Amino acid sequence: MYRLRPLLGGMAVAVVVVLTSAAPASAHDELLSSSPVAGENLPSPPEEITLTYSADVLDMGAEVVVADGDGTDWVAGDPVVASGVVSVPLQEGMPDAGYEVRWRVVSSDGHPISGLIPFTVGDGAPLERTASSPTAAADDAASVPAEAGGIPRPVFVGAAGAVVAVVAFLVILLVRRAARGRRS
Ligand SMILES: [Cu+2]
Repeated sequence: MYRLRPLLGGMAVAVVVVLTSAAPASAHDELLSSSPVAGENLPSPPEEITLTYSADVLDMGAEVVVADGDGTDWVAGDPVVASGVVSVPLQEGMPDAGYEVRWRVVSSDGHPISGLIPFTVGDGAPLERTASSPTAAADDAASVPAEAGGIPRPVFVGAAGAVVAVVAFLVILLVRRAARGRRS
């Protein structure tokens, strides 16, 4: 029995290591706040969009589109990245309508992250998101948090589950063998 204990201890350590290694995958920067905020109704057109992140997102690779229902982009210049805040100027004359900020930046850990922020101006109706709309496919892809740099989460969870199952099976085998040894 004294040989079984270190073995089980080692297995427990292995399982803990596998499970806790999931943590770095979720450590990329997050969008903390934005102007406008999601769902906001602005009385007049905004002059710029600002996005505030939890850490210094990279200067490179920041992309922001402010699209109306026709897919027209109202952004008037390149995004400016400073101390975790990304801002873009907007064209003048945005009519009362529904709009959508589509942002994509590179997190300080090197992972691309992205998201959507819908808002309306004046008495414009919110953008409708239906499966048949021409931009729906691209929008859906953009709304899924990107994890391009790491192992896709379902694959990782599946692998961790498999490891746990194998370890559980081994433990049962060993306990049975130990019990048999004690009987004889
Ligand atoms: Cu990350």
